[in-house]
Amino acid sequence: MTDFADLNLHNLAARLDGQGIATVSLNRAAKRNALDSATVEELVALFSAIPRRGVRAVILRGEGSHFCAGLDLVEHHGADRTPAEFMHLCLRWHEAFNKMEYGGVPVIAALKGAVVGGGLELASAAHVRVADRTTYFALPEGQRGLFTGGGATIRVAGLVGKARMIDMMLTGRIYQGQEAVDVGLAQYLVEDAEAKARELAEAAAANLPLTNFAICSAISHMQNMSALDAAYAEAVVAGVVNTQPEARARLKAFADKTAARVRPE
Ligand code: 1HE
Repeated sequence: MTDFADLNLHNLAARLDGQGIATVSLNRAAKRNALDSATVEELVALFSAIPRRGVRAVILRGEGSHFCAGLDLVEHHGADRTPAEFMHLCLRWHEAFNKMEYGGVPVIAALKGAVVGGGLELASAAHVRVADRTTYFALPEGQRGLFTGGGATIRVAGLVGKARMIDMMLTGRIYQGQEAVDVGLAQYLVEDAEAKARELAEAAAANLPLTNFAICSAISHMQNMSALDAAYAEAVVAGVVNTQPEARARLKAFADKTAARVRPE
């Protein structure tokens, strides 16, 4: 198993533990982990590498007291980009977030403080979102004279629905606490998001990698297909996953009555 030293990360920090769980940290706390173009390139490089390095799950977190303040507005202001330049930048955001969502490795986001604009776009590319009491979600693009460019129209609208996303952008509405869970922005609200994210990452890492690959890739792909094609793809994926040799021991344990039963505590 290899680490990520070869990627020369600066705006991200990544370490891999003995359980195959990678902790990826946004590392610009002084800038509230705003996503500048260099950070986006590091996300592309890191999430391109992760599926090929035996990583079994990822915890995505931020240094400091905010998860991510979105697009680096100061860089954007200074760069005075052309439409084509910003379009190409957005395509790099999409590249990074698609690597996350379709990479086949579970990504658990441990959230706190601001999860806003592009920070919410980043969080929405994770497979599971864990919020704490400080976490809040917003899309301030509307108020900044901007529009989402990192996939929010697909992923955030997918989480909360079109009407709520439009309201968030038009009015600057902020969601937090239980309401954020109720509308679908987070799946968990806890006191310690990082501890919960670790617990969830360990649970996911105990699954067979090929099964997790299907869960963290096929489901997203199937959302992009017609129902007929998705059902066909599901059968093909299940054909491969459900006959994997590594699953036989788990099936045997069920047949032997030594495997855990599925029951609430
Ligand atoms: C930043 C950014 C940033 C902070 N770009 N530098 N996103 C937003 O509209 C959110 C903008 N940020 C904020 O509203 C606040 O910074 C926070 C609520 C997140 C945090 O507040 P606070 O009081 O803790 O920090 P601060 O004093 O506002 O900022 C501390 C430093 O971080 C300061 O830099 P400094 O050099 O003056 O110390 C800020 O400039 C810097 N900073 N946020 C750049 N976003 C693909 S399209 C996506 C479009 C979007 O994402 S739009 C949403 C942008």
